[in-house]
Amino acid sequence: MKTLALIPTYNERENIPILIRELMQLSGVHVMVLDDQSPDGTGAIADALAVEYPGRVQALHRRGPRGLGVSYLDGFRRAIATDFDFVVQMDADLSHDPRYLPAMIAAAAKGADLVIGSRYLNGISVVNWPLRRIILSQCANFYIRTVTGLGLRDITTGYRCWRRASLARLPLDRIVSDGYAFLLDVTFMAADTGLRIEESPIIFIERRQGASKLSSGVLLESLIAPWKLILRHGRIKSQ
Ligand SMILES: Nc1nc2c(ncn2[C@@H]2O[C@H](COP(=O)(O)OP(=O)(O)OP(=O)(O)O)[C@@H](O)[C@H]2O)c(=O)[nH]1
Ligand SMILES: [Mg+2]
Repeated sequence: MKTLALIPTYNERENIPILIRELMQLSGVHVMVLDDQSPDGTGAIADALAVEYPGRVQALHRRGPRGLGVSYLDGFRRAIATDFDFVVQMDADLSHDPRYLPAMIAAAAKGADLVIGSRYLNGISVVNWPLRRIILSQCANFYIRTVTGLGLRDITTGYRCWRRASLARLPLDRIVSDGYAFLLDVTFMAADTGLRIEESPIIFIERRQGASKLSSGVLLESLIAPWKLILRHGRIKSQ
């Protein structure tokens, strides 16, 4: 069983070597870094790691408009065309600990189409977040659940594991969103396509190095996104 971890990066030079070295300890796990011409030289560091781990690490240097959503779409399209069994999404900033990956892959191997690394399955498992950010995230998830009908505890997390064949069933061409709205869109699309979605508990640790790219525009987009989805498709009924 082989897994391809897609890791979008923008200015993650301190974090990416640590993350990739940890991932290389897991057998069957390969990495594709999706770098958006990071001004801090993350792309060159990813290239050096690709040389260090030939055949297991590759770096994609994106051009054109930058963004989390468009980077993942590039990565998804490439991953779908491979023979990997599982495709993982994870942040580069060490918030998503690779030690949870084997359980997430195992859940997908047992039959889940999408496994969500969930911070809110057993209470609230978030380290180093100020209270206001926990409240914001909880409210966002409650709001999205209520509007869309998605029955998941953590919809805005970026740590996920897909069965590649299931990811290939999504109409990715319809996605135009970015940031958290992108994560919501693909989750909604997965449920709407009838995919089996499971949550697997993780403890999320806030970044120590590098800066946040969270902008108010991205937050605003995610407030509107649930309404766009239900106006277009209706609420999710079977979750
Ligand atoms: N390729 C690419 N990656 C991005 C872009 N913006 C953010 N990322 C990456 O996406 C992941 C999540 O971004 P973060 O900045 O950590 O977002 P966040 O977790 O909501 O905010 P933090 O509190 O800073 O952790 C990280 O690996 C970033 O490097 C982008 O425009 N392009
Ligand atoms: Mg982060």
